[in-house]
Amino acid sequence: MKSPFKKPLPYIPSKDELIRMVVTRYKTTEAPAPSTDPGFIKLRRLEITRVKETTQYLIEIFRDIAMNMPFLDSLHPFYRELIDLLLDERKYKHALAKIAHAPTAVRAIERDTLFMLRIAGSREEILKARKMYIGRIIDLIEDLSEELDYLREAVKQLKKLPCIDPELYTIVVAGMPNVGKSSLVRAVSTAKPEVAEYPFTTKQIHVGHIRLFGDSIVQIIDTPGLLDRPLSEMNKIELQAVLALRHLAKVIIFLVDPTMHAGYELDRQVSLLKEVKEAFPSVPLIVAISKIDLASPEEIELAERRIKETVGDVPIYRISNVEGDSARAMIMDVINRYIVPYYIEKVRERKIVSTSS
Ligand SMILES: Nc1nc2c(ncn2[C@@H]2O[C@H](COP(=O)(O)OP(=O)(O)OP(=O)(O)O)[C@@H](O)[C@H]2O)c(=O)[nH]1
Ligand SMILES: [Mg+2]
Repeated sequence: MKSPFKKPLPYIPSKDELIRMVVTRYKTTEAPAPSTDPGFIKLRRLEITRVKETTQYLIEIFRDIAMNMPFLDSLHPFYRELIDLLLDERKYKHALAKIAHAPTAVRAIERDTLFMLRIAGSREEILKARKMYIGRIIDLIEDLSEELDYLREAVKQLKKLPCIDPELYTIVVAGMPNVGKSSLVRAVSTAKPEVAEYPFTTKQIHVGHIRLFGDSIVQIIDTPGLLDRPLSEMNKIELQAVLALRHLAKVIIFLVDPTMHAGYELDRQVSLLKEVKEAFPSVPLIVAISKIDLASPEEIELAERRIKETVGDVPIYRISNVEGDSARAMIMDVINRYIVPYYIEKVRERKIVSTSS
């Protein structure tokens, strides 16, 4: 899967792995010396080289982590808030800051050890300096254990994030759980999110693409199901849907299941629809009555009536994701109604900018 980040995510070793890596590096470092050197001088030379190389090795590992983990402040607000939701921005920054500061402490240990090695008058003193160096480095790594574990977990989560281009025209599909959102996205785009007959099947955002004319592409985003409850009571899965609506949606397709198959009453679905309309007043909203292959004409008419009574004049489509033509026809209509004018406007703006500059 493509990554939304500019640089590849770094490999983060665990505390034990890092200790093993560093000790192995220390032990395998060699320092060729003239065979005429007395043993004591040779040993000192070897230990100085080992300390310098191991220090550099460890510093590079810390730098790789500090420089290559995504820098939250430079991310699009959608990703920044998503990462804050999943990983807690404060904790993330604290862990990275601690790793970024570690090289200073490693240098201090190196300095002290090199001093001890240079003034060492015997083989025992050299071995004592070595022991001190390795002991202090291990203590330092142990002290970073929590941060390393946290960042390892963070990388796992970051690798799962969808690769969304916030600059592309984006349709966000929303609605209560189990109403057919993932089925719709599967039917009309390249994405193949999981579909199942139980609520909260979708636990994270999925992105699919729809190819338009030429190279133009539209993103369509499948979101986890939303319940009709205040933001403060939503769980992390539902909040991802809210973030997609807030930061990415150029058009919202809201699905209403008029049958009782989804497990949520019509009135609850319509009241969520009202909340979404009020929360995102500037984003065009389209309602799709889903599962018309299952619904009776009465159920469909009742749903339409309730929708109109509650949110007034919104475009309403009747779709089946099983017999996919109606879903594709709705998407074509959305493209003609909203997306084509949007692209024409973009081209016009570009022309105005290029002729005025
Ligand atoms: N007959 C029929 N079944 C449908 C239709 N759309 C979806 N389903 C079924 O409804 C169930 C839920 O579909 P999903 O696409 O997983 O629903 P969702 O809204 O993504 O659900 P969550 O991810 O849990 O929020 C599945 O068993 C689908 O096969 C449809 O148009 N007709
Ligand atoms: Mg789903």
